[in-house]
This record gives sequence, structure tokens and C-alpha cells, in this order.
Amino acid sequence: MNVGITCYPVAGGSGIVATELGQELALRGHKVHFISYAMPFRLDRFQTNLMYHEVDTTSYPLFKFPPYTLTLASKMAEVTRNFGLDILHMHYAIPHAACAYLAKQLLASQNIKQPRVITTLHGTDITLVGSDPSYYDITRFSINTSDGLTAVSKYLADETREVFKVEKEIRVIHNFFNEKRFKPGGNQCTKTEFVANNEFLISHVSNFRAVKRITDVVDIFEKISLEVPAKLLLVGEGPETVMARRQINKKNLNDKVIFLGSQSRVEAVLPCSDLFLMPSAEESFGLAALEALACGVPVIGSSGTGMMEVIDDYQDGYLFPVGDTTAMARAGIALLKNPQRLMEFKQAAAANALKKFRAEKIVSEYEHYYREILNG
Ligand code: GMT
Repeated sequence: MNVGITCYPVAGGSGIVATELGQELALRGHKVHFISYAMPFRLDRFQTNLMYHEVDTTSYPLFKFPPYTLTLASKMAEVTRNFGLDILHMHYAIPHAACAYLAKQLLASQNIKQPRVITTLHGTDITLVGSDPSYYDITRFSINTSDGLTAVSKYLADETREVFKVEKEIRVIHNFFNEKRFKPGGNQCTKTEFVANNEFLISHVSNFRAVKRITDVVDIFEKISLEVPAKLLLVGEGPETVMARRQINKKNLNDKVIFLGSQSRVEAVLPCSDLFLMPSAEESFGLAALEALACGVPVIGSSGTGMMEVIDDYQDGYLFPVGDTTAMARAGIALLKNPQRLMEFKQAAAANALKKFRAEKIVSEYEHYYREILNG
């Protein structure tokens, strides 16, 4: 198949899923074309069957906001025309699904065969941004006019049906990880690079947005570190980084916290961790949590979110209500103080992730779905 993929190229779950999917499809022999304003975050090496098409948005003094959506739609039409795309797969509804609709109309006006449009909903495009009144109608329209619709969790599919009153099928296709890269032990990091022999390594990976509740991460870590020797590894950066640094300073935790900044290969450091914290206010799935589990790291996350489909409570992690940092810390302390249980959780984390979310399984679900939409 010839597949066009559009995603946000910056560090963030939706772009990462889109990139990893494109890479896996290319490995399976499909021709994959990324169409975006910059090279996607994890698309950092040449790969057979994979091409990148940059969208230029010419500026003009009249434009306060250069019209990226128009140039993106034109580029989608151009790539479809030149490479005979069968499918345009949009990751994150806003504005990509609307652009794909426009591209199709453009191609129809030129009597060129139109591709099928599939939109994958990732989370904040529904829960935060899409439901804002200024985006609601156009998001609903783009969802309804897509030929196929997928959501990364049942939680998100239900939310979409409820918020947008969508009646068409929303296929749940969970996020996935590459089992050759994300695995316990076998990567580049050495734990003693970060901690002393008697210390535990606790980590958090995100784009440091408010929804991640970084203050809770620091709060939970502080409580744990009062009971067991530990260091906190923070990977990523974003709007909340400055605030996190301030909080860490204020709590005198500087010598216990390591900031690694943004990393495109988190699998190089995750296997060194003993525990992963993801106390987000909202999470449609929690890809970072899955990548930690895949590396054999138990996760403490928030109940009432899509993480309930990722973490097996009391088997490979714990789920607590958003903001209950005391319960989260207590569970973390008990786990780290019990070597036998910690080992069992680590093994269960890797095994559960592999069983449910390995790329080989999930990418086949996408391939199947593409064929269904093409034939239907
Ligand atoms: O989590 C973010 O802030 C990034 C965001 C995105 O769209 O890039 O992530 C969303 O999509 C990920 C991939 O499907 C999911 O794993 C995340 O749970 C989801 N984030 C939220 O729902 C807050």
C-alpha cells in the first residue's frame, strides 16, 4: 500500500506513534510518505520505503497566522497525485483531519483518484482542544467525514462518542512499542551512571505539560526518598520545566534529581529504572508508561484514565486517583522495600506489555484496518 502519514513532528505521544507506525509499515514493504512541517521527532535515520515531504508555509506581512492548514492540504494532494497514495492516515484530528478532507476535495476537482482518509484520535484532540467551543464543530465534522476512525484506547473511543455524539464505528487500536528496542536490561545505560549501588532510580518521561502534573511527580518522589534511598530521573522538557526546577530547588532536592532533557531514544535509559511515575490529570493511553513497562519498569499512574488499559493494577504497577500523591508514594515505598515483589512486578511489566502491545501485533491491526477501509 502507499500510505501518507501526517502528525505533529514535535516530541509527543501522537507524533511518536505515527512515526513508529510508519517505520514498521515501511519494514513490511509498504511505501510510507510523511507529510509535515518538520522531520518527525523519532524519524532520525534513513529507511527504505520511507519518504519525508516538508510542508512550506510562505509568510506574507498580511498573515498574522501563516495558513499552514492550506499548504498542508495542498501538499497532501500533491503527494497523493505524485505517488498514488491509497491512504492518508491523520494522527491527531486537529487540524489534520480537516486538511485531509480538503485535499480530497481538491483531488476530486482535478479528477484524480481520492485516497481514503483514516483519522487516529490520540487524546487531547478530543479531551482538551477538540471539545473547546472554538474547535468543536470543525472537529466533529472532520471526524464524521473521515473514511475510518481509530482511537488509541477504549476510554478515548467512549469519550469521543459521548463528547462528539459520534455514531460511526471507532476502532480501538492500542498504542504499541518496538520489542527489539524496548526491552529489559539489554540497552546502553548503566544504572551506576545515575545512582549509587544502594539507591533506586525513579523516572518520569513526558513533554512537561500541565496535564502531566510534574509537581505531583516531584512530590511523590520527595515522599519516597524520605523512606528509601533514591534519585529521580526526569526526561523531556516543556512549559512546566521551569516550575519543576523551582520546586526542586525549594525542596532542596537538587542533588537527588537528574534532568536529561529531551531524548529521542528513551529506550537507552528506561531499563535502568526501578519505578516510573505518571500521575497525569488525563491520559488517553500513556505511551510513556507503556514504554517503561516494556523495559521492565513498574508504573504508578492515575486511575480513571486510559492508563487503566495499560497498567495491570497490583501486577505491574498501581493506579490511584489523580492527585493522591500520598497513596502513590506509599505504594512506591512498599514496592521498593520488598525486593521479591519488585522483581515480580518488573517481570510482569515486560511480559504484559509484550503480550498485549508489541508492534508485531498492533501494526497488523492497523494493516487489517487499512485493507477494510480500502475495500469497504
Ligand atoms: O501526552 C501528551 O501531551 C502528548 C499527546 C499527543 O497527542 O502528542 O499524547 C496523547 O497521545 C499519546 C499517543 O497516543 C497517548 O499515549 C497520550 O496518553 C495522549 N495524551 C493525553 O491524553 C494527555
